[in-house]
Amino acid sequence: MTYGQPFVGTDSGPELLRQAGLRKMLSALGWRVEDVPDLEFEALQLSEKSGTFEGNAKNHKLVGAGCEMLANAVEKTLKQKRFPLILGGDHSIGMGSLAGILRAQPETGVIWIDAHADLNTPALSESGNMHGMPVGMLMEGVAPDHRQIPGLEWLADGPRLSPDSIVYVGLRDVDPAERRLIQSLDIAAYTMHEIDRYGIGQVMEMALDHLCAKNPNRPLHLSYDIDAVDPVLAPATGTTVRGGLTFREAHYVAEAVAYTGNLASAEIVELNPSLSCGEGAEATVELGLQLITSFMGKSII
Ligand SMILES: [Mn+2]
Repeated sequence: MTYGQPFVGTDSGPELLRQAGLRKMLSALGWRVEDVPDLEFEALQLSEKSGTFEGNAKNHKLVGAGCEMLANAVEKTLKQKRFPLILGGDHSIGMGSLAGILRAQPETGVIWIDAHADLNTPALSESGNMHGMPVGMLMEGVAPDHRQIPGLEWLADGPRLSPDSIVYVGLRDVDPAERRLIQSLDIAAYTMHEIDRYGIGQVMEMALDHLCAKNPNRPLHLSYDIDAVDPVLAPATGTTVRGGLTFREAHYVAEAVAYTGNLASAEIVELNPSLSCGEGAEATVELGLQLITSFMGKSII
């Protein structure tokens, strides 16, 4: 998926991760891997009769229809008691992942690793880029009436994410409307400021405690936007923001989540090799691959 943001190339992430040896690395960790081919969004027949939408959401028919395919695939995989590892693509796919996860396991807690809060909606967004909306579109009290948005009608009756069921880690570029929502809904947000203040170890302890204190067996979903990592280490992504996670902080996040034993699904998004020269692109893909192996259970010893 590349239609949730303005740059070409975000859809090549999955293929590059495969080429870099993802399957072999997962097998080495003991996973039995079924590699499902990329979902083909371009071939979707977009209904012209479903009307127009005046709000600010670019490519809403294509993003919406693509996310519906993904939601169905994720729901099915979870119901088969298997682990969906979702490779993006831009972060608009988070809408599909979350929708499918909440249908299969509504009690899921979500760990959102990102420089951005992705809490926009068509009514709040300045850019209209839907990769900034996956959380907002599913959040209780924030989500719009999806019946009004062609491509997203299927989301109208789906379950919603409760504000106390998500934690953010790594935020450093938050829109004013998002900031107001985080405050008014009392969403747990561990920004780079808290990471500096408490250290990543304590931040992850607080974040996981927030989700799991009342329900230690709760399934967890990890949504890892590579732009959470400092652009010096991950330059090949669409919306770089300076001052991000260091190499070890980025890995520690993944390791801490794996260590809970509760991780039930995960996605990694926004790798865009076309946005950096050869070396930067390679380094970003390699980092993505290493982070996947960390949250899929690779430990140092
Ligand atoms: Mn994001």
